Amino acid sequence: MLFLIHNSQACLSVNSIDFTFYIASDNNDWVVGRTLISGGSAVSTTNHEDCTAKIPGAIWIWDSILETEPCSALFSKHFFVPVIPYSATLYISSDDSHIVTINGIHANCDSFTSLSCRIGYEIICDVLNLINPGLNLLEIYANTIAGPASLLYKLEIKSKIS
Ligand SMILES: [Ca+2]
Repeated sequence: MLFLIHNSQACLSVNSIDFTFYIASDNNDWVVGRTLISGGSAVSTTNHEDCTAKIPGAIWIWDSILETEPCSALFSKHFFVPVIPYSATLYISSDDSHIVTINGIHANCDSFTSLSCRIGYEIICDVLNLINPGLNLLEIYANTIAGPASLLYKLEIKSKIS
């Protein structure tokens, strides 16, 4: 989890601080998949070259470095939101498809083709209504029907510190 405070003034009013943080696909994602049937940490994939999508701060992941078999994987990550956010945006791409839930509620961020893995076709969706102050859970069910398998995402949350 990366924290950014977008204000570099010398004398800050606490109310003026725009607090932004994000979680992103990385080796801290928990994944249950074909090669990690009991679960484990996601790994960086090496077979995503056909997927040109870019989401800064995120890396392409799966449950194995070089998956080529048709299969599914469930990725999950808990994250803590300290105050009520005013913005929450999910950027996500997958090879080949994905379904997203946040706190067990379906988010409107799915893709059912591999198009989202191409640059310019990343899925971008507003998930503010699904984020709660406190502990949250992001779950992504991803599937590949042939060839390489990869997932790339970033969830950016913005709050005002008061
Ligand atoms: Ca694939």
